[in-house]
Amino acid sequence: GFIFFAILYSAGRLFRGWPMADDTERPDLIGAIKDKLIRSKEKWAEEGRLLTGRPDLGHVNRLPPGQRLVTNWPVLDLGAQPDVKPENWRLRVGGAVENPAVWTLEQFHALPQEDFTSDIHCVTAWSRYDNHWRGVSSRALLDLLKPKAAARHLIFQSYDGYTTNVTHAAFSDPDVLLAHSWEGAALPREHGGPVRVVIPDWYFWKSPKWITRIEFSATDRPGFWETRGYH
Ligand SMILES: Nc1nc2c(c(=O)[nH]1)N[C@H]1C(S)=C(S)[C@@H](COP(=O)(O)O)O[C@H]1N2
Ligand SMILES: [Mo]
Repeated sequence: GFIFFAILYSAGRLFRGWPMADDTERPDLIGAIKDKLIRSKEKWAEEGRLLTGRPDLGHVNRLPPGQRLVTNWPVLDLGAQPDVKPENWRLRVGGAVENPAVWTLEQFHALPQEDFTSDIHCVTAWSRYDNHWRGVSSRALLDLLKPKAAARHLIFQSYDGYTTNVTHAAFSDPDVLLAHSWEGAALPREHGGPVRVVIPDWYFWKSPKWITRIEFSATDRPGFWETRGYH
């Protein structure tokens, strides 16, 4: 009897997926992984297509070469969008920092809040101007976390399994934030709510949606698109 129920219980746990190392539930993933899109983008990177360099920071050419301006906001991701309930959201920051942190959404909202306006550039050739964000600046986060001198790189991890890396220098830019609002309303799920990273001076694959972990590291570690040819 006991063995039977033990097996049933284990099977149930496996079926729902193991809980994450912490005690928060892994959210449901809505949708199917876009294998075809992933393969196409990997091929474009190999051919160097659409990778035209960093957006022009001086805004002499605000629309980078090869980009087309859009007024809607396209949704780009791997296809499976996590449904992270606000009460289950956690941000864990660790690695080479003096003050590792775990924040609930409520605690995150209690950190100093700022408004930002910036452009989005996706490597699939669309740009969107003047997005109004609200959230916590990277500067404010760095003041709290106190990265150690060796912490040259950040590795982001999201609830959909997506990862991406940036240098500490890029994360320290004054227009970088962790955003919970867009155009005066809560960031919608499909765009990364409850909280996403926004790093506007880089193509948007460096701006992870559904952020849940940030690791400061002495060594660089390529993320999802970086291992597939994007740099
Ligand atoms: N977690 C997660 N973040 C992600 C992605 C993803 O697949 N998963 N895709 C990236 C890419 S390639 C782009 S262009 C932007 C798109 O953000 P949007 O859907 O809000 O326009 O999210 C980035 N952040
Ligand atoms: Mo993208």
